[in-house]
Amino acid sequence: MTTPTPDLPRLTRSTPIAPEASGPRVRPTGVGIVHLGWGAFHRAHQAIYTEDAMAETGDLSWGILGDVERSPQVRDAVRPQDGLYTVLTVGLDEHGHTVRSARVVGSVVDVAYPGEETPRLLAAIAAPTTHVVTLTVTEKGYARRPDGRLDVEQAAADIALLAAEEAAGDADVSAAAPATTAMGLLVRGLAARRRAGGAPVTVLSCDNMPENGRVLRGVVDELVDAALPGEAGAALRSYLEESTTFPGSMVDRITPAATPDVLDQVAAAIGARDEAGIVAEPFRQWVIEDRFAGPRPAWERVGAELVPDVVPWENAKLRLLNGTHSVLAYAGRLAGHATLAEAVTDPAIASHARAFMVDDALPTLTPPAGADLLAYGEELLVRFANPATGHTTRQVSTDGTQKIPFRWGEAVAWNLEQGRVPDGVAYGLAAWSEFVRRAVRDGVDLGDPAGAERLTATVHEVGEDRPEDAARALVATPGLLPGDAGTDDRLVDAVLAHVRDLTQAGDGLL
Ligand code: CS2
Repeated sequence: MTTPTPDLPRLTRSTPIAPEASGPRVRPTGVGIVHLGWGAFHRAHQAIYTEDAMAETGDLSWGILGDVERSPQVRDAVRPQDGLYTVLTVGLDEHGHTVRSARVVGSVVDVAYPGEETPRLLAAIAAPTTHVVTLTVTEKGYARRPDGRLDVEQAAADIALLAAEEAAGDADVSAAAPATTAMGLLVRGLAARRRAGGAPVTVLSCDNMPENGRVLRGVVDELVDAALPGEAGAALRSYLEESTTFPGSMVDRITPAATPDVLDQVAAAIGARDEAGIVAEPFRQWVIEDRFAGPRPAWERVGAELVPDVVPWENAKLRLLNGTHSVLAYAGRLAGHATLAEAVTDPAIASHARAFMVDDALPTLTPPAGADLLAYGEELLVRFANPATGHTTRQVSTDGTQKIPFRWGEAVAWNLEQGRVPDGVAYGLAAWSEFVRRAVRDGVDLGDPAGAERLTATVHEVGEDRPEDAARALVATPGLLPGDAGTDDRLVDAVLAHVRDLTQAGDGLL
């Protein structure tokens, strides 16, 4: 616990910060990157690599303009701070003592909210001085239906605006209407870029999805087709084909959503009030497919890996880290554990999490060159057990219908195909379905806006007090598991056995 520090000055470029804290390392001279989905993860990851690359090379043109999707609140926190914010890195040393270091990051030029500043964001995506658009908009930000196709209803307003903007043919976007989806903002920005001269640009997804670059490119193409069928979209399609690339990337750093307590810890560490501070673990990793349409920051000089094929890295991280994370989060919430660190050290949960990781997920993977996946998995369990980040089961349990297909799907499909029942996944599915049933029963927010309506209806149909029937119905939710796996008797039987054990152990939910 730290004491609130209301009298401290606000963090800005001219506020002196405590000598134990470091940074900012740079003051950018312009915007070279537009980032869509400027949240905690971006702050602790890409923004740091980018600041380090600027400091390392002296090329200060790679400043970041961030787009905050959800509300103007984050913008209003960071704008008075000249784009500065703090990352408080917390880990454990070999004796189990907490080690902290605070770093003020200087790579962000400003942050804008599309509800009020779409013209500025479109102009920035269109500017020839911008060379890279990065994204962390989360799985649901890709506006896809359960079958993976673009949800045209969700993107309808942006589709209509894109059609109108292309028909007008004007490069001036100063009167553009607000974008309502991140995908719409991106495609309208790319179209404006074409109209303004068509400079090449790289669009780099940094979201936790397999083949994130290919998925993003698919959504972009579908959005263009919906707005500009046939000849109307010919110019934009050939611009996308010839002058843009959508590389994939694997990103990793455990970065919890900030809490008031984190802001107090940050204030104590830097000696200034920072409304956009965050906490993160020491580990970070970024593997990027080396396929850029134009210039980029020298990320490879500051720890990022540029590789010809990123897919083996993405799969390993998604299935081992994120997959196990989700198992721990749902089981943890049922057992009353607020943090991942508590969940992974509960022996009743840890054995299933390990079974998921080692027995179910690991055999599905082709190790990336030089990687020892068993050692990687062991290291993950140590990272999860770091209590200092306060990473919550509540946060990781969000968006289940969006995350589970990517995290558990392949472990289900691969194992069933080998004639083996993946018992760790079955446990995870049982924990998820009990989480859903108890949340619906108790009126607790599922944190899954894309799936909530369907899941709630399913639980109401079978009855809130029928755990096994609920599990059977929930696991069969369309799009959750690949093919017919959700109704495969072998898998369903294993899920139901775990549901019985879980309900015997208790009926609560955190
Ligand atoms: C987590 C991830 O919230 C979640 O679902 O699994 O955000 C995880 O912490 C990051 O991917 C770690 O890199």
